[in-house]
Amino acid sequence: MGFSTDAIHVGQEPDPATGAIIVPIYQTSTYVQEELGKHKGYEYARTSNPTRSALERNLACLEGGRYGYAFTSGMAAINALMTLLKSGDHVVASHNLYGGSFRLFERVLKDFGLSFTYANTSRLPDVERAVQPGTRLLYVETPTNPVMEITDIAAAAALAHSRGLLLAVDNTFMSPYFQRPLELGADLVLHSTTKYLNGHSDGVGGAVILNDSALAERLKFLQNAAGAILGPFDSWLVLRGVKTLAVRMRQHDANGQAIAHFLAAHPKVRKVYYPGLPTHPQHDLARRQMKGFGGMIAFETGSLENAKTVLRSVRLCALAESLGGVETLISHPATMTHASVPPEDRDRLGITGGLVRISVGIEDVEDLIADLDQALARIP
Ligand code: P1T
Repeated sequence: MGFSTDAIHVGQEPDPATGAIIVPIYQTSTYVQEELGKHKGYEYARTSNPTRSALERNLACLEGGRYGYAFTSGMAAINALMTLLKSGDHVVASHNLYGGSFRLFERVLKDFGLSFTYANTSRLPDVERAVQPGTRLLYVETPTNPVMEITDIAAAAALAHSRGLLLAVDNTFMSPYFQRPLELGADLVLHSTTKYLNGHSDGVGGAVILNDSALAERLKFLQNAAGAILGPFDSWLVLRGVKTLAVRMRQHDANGQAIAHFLAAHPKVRKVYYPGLPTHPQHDLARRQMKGFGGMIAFETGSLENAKTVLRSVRLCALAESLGGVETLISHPATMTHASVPPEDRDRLGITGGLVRISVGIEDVEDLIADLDQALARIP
């Protein structure tokens, strides 16, 4: 079936007990058994819950995967994925990642014997050079948060597989509506469902989707053993959000393109990072690999003072971390989402004091442009 049909129906058959068209919130911690060893497939709610199972089936289908697992946050999903590795294993990761992913790798997982090399994964020779005999995983964010670098997923998968590595892709910025990494050869797809999948800024969650049954069995084991599961109400919120993912993404994309063009033509804006602009260095790859460009934009105002002026002056755009909701959020990566990245790395990546990030919502775009215009006009 088509994407929207799947989004609305997969995993969401009418409730067998009542006919309820919406999957109920099974707010329970356990399930009564008829006799020892005889039950309806559910024993304990950490192990499985029907509301979570519905979401997991739905997300697996939308990403074109066979198995999905939902976690209590995007970070919990990434952490669970990393526990597929063992002490001594090495990971090559994109040099620009969400700051929290970098922090998990550098300040938590290193203490458990994993090691990391960061490479510009949009340049495959750089990835090739970073691979070591102990490398097990290539970990890619594309587009990256916040400077929107694009990695060629099919080429990265070919390289990873030729060296015996798994490829994991954080698909949070695109959602499966615009990009389907498993179909391009990735082994694992990650989401912070907090963002576009939920879409309404009212829940934190994460997911991992994959095809390989042995890896899936291990991940399911880890999900239950470590226990960072998504609760039934939060699962239900994501299920509800996903029903409108396609229409929301189309509007995020339309608004994103309009605002990126507005910013690119604005005299107070030095540089715009958006893969939908023909000036983006990987615009052609983005057109091939993605079905849209989405609503994430970063732009350079020239100084911390200028960025502060814009962030202080906006009235409709809300100054806040996070992204992917229906309302427009504006943020300052250097001091907010990427504060845990060392300053010299931030400067090298373009995460300067003057960089501002927008998660373009689905409001009327004229209102958003008018708001940004009046805020930019205050830059001296
Ligand atoms: O916040 P959480 O649900 O734990 O997801 C972490 C995460 C993972 N991957 C990407 C690409 C992300 O952007 C995030 C979270 N990002 C923000 C909170 C932010 O404002 O960028």
